[in-house]
Amino acid sequence: ASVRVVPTAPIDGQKPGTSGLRKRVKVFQQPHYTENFVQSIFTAMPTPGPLNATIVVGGDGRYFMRDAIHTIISIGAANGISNFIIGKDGILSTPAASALIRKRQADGGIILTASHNPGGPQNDFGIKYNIRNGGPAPESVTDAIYRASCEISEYKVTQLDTKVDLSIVGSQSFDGFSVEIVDPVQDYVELLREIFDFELIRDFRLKNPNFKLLFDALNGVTGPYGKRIFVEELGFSENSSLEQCTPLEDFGGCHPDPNLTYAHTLVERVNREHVDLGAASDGDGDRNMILSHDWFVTPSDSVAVIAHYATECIPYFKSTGIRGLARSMPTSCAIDRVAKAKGITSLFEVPTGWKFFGNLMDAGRLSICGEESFGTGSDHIREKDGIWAIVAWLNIIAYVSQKSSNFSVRSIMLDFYQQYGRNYFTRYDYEEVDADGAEKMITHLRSMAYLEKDGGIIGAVFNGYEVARVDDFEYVDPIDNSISKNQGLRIIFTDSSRIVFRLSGTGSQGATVRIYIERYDDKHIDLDAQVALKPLVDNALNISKLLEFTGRKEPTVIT
Ligand code: VG1
Ligand code: CO
Repeated sequence: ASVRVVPTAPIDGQKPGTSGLRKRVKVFQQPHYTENFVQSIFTAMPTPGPLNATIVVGGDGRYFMRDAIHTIISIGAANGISNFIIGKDGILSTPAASALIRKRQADGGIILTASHNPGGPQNDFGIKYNIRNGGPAPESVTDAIYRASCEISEYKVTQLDTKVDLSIVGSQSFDGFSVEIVDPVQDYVELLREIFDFELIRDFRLKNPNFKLLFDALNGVTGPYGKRIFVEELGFSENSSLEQCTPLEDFGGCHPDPNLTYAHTLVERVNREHVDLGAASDGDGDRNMILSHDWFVTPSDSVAVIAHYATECIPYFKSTGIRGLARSMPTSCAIDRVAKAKGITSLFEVPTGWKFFGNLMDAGRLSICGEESFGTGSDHIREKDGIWAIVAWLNIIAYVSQKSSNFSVRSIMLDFYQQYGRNYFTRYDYEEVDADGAEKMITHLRSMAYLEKDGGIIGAVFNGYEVARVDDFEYVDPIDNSISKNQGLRIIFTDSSRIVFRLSGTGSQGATVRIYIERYDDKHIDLDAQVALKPLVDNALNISKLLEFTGRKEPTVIT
């Protein structure tokens, strides 16, 4: 095919955040914007580069995705990519894309999503580059992409006589490259079948016909995956177990984020219909929420419970064992207690964002990990995996039901707390605040890392909690020794309670302040988390002067 060179100039702000470049659709639609960024990805693609490479391409089906895919094919082929593997109609959940990159030993992948951010012409779009292990590109690569975007002077496009047809499964050959359209669900289902005990779950469902499962895809990409797995493989009823399972370009106008605020219709239905296991995932399918009519499982607890039961009942972990456990820094320490009890010494605390887990997995030192932000997963792929987490819970419930009549989500959690104690956890988000005020607040907090007598807060007592330490989290990757600084301000109290402050790296507008609060208790395990954490929440607001710096009285979301 003939290649045309298009002159261009750098466009400001193409710096990938926690999970790729996320902006308003309108921003991506500006002349040269998407082209510049896509060219920058190919320019920065790790050695040996794009020549004769195979890449996986797909996304969550949101508005503008198809345009972006055609741009990627055009610029990718002009840069030497010889083989594109693309989900039918462009659809691939983030975990399915990761699985596909690994299975097909592709050289990398481009995932088109803004995750849980709303979609549609007025909302968000995103482009994320994943490397050959199937995981998000590490900072060395995203920095190189950003540098390329700052220096770009031209991009190359391919002149095609016929447009690539995304709707037909099979191979299409073009002059100099080929496109393979694949069923987005098939390989992923095969993978999960190997990991979990589907037979046990099917058997459980037959023995407990009154057990109610309700899965809500929030009109995101996981609808077809949920239908295939929960209905066709595991036998749950399509009518009563699935909700919002058709992927829509604008997610039906909803905010496809599985939490108590944005998935409230699910929460209401779970309560009304006494659902035993309610679950949701986000727009691109990597997040999950687990609840029941009488319990909400915080993600920090969810990953700890999965780690607790993994080698007892999940075939994959029965065979691999647990090589290690990990969590992001703000995630509660519940999983640390599981590691300790099981004698697992390979335990890691990494910065926010899934990319930090990949190196540990590749080195064989990590099996199960999670983030408080509704992200749970394992080394079966290199992304967090919403459907995986939900099937893990089904597998655990089915297993517990063989030994006890108390197999509800609530009793599983109370049993867990009985054994380990409880790490109460909550997160307050203040979205779209003034970026300046937010920065000033962080600077103010940083200035408090001194002893009280020197004007800091170490040694000071707030609501009965004495400050032991204030620091800004820094991570040295144990595999490649890369250093990530300024990953979150921590105030740690003498009883190990913590308050963490960070600014989001995924927002597309203004700044988002996140406050994470945690307290351990092994005596009172069934308090309401907001009650148990009230004094610490007050401390957080007090010490940070959040109201003064941002003008915000109430958070946008509490989880
Ligand atoms: C947020 C979460 C983080 C998660 C990231 C991507 O990042 O806090 O834990 O890994 O989103 O998730 P931030 O920088 O906004 O706090 V997803 O489902 O958007 O790929
Ligand atoms: Co997501």
